[in-house]
Amino acid sequence: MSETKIDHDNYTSEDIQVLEGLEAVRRRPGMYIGTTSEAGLHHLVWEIIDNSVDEALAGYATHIEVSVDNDDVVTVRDDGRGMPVEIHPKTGISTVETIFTVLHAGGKFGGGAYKVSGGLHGVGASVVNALSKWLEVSVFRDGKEYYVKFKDGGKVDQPLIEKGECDGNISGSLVRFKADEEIFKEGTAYNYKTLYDRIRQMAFLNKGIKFSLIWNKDDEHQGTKVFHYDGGIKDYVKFLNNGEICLFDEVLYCDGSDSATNISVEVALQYNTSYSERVYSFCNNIFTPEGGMHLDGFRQTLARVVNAYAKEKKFLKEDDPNFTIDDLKEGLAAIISIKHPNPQYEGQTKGKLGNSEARIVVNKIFGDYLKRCFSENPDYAKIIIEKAKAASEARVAAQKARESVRRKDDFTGSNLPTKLNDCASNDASICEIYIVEGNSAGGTAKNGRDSNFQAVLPLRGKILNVEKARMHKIFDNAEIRMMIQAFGCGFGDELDISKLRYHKIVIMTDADVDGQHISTLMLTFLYRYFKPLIEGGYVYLAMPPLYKIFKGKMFRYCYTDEDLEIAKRDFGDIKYDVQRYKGLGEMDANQLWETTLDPEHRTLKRVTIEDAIEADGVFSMLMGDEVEPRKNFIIENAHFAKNLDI
Ligand code: 1YM
Repeated sequence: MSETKIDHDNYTSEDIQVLEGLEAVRRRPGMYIGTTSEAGLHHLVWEIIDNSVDEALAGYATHIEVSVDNDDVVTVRDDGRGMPVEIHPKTGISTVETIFTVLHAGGKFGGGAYKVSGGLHGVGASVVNALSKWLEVSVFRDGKEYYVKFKDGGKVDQPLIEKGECDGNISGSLVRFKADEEIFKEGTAYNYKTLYDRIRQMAFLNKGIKFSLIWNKDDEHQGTKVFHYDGGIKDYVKFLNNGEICLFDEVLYCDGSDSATNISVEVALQYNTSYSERVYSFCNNIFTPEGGMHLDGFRQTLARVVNAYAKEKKFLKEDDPNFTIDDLKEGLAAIISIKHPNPQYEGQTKGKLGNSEARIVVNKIFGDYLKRCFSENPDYAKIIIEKAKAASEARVAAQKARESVRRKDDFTGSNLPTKLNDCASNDASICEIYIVEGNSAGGTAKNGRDSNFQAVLPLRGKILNVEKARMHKIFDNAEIRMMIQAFGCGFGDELDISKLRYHKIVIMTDADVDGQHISTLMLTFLYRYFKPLIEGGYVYLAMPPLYKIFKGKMFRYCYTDEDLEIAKRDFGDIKYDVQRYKGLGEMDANQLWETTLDPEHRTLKRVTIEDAIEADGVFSMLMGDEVEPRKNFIIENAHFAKNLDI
């Protein structure tokens, strides 16, 4: 890390304090942005976008533009008021410089309204400056253009100047920066999909704000994408239900705020014919993967209002048991988005909203709405009640099936399945289990592994034939039951993570369409019945190589098409051969160890809850009633098959 050299003749004591503040960020970036890997790098972009979103939520900006250039320079601009440029009374320097050099200045110096976006990160623009090789700001305000530039983690390179006049009708802010490679040692290349997904999500969550993503890099993503949803989270729910058959056309929606707590609430929901639940909650534009009080409030209210209506209208008899939230979540797609002035996040990954007043406010706003909605649209109530009835009957049947499964099998880990090639160690923290598609690949993995700590469980490739079934049918599958036995920790409500026998569960499939289907199914299954394993970071995908390039004794494994292109260039004039691995079965035990199993050389992709949610969506689409999206998916993914089948 570079040292700050301070020329004491030219720096005032305030300057020194400022530099020390930013230097602290550079010394321990993890404290501010969590990590300096890819996620941390993207954090810089979110931080700047958040300021633009706040300006839009305050009613001043309408358009936010994010561009990424070939040299990984990011530009964020908005058409708001422009950051204030006058001298700040506390710091004696301009407000815009203060924003970029004083830790947490953004929040402190903000006007009356609280800053909404970025509740969780919300570390401020100065952190971005501290972690940048250089950063420049242009402000358009009162018919003038202002400019300031920093370099090497926040040192002033060009103090604020008035650059000249600009059209008095335009105003706004523009921030351009290059992340510092000395901090982000894994590189400063941005991921298109990460930016695309998050910006689209921001656009859904903040209706009316127009976002543009301009990708100037020379690759297949080059071009501009515009995200602009006047329907906001209503459009988000339509998007979640894309490809599903909905039980009613309208997306139910309400919003409101509570003056005592300053909490505002938006809820949108719609039911479809599937059996899966897609309910996502957010606080201050941040996804709360572990839910929390706002989500609890939503669920409680849904159950309370539906049950009251069902009893009142005699859909349920007086002594019938109430519908549970499990009955009401089948086929439900919903977004709960609240804004809270002082959010408290809890849980293992700080992904759970802890403020109990959020539950009370959601109860009130969503409850009042839903009651009114049912009295105005009795059809909707009836449809939801019928769906819940079917789910409740299926749940009872599934419970019986599970009990019979449980009687036959033993899920406590004392009785291990015969097909499992277990490892010698009993220390779960170092043990790994490879779930391998196909008996032949399973055999190779068995011979290639280090049996001290690596177990192998082969699954027959056909587990995918759970066609059009409720997910619980999967418990009828012998292979799946073996897997549950091998894990040893139980499942569903009874899951006890302390009994888990392997702290790495690695899904290893071929890199083709079938393999992709199987890993989609596995992730969906784990997401629905073993969610804590994903949340705890125990689940991984193995990354076997796609190619081997070689000449005589010289060789290299390539894990992506880009790897192969680079390798071809490195081999240069040499006449090389390329072997394509169509499946795991084509590697011998030694090769599999070298490329995919050996902790020294392999790449494992840790599965995040977002990956699992995406898999769940793809699974529902593949198994769903609508043919069109499934056909499209197969066409879109056909290149997979083509690449590999030559
Ligand atoms: C590309 C990034 O930062 N836009 C932006 C930031 C601010 C304002 C407008 C703004 C806010 C206020 C008054 C206010 C910020 N101001 C501050 C601070 N875009 C980007 N656009 N006037 C302008 O909140 O009262 C922090 S951010 F500190 F000055 F209030």
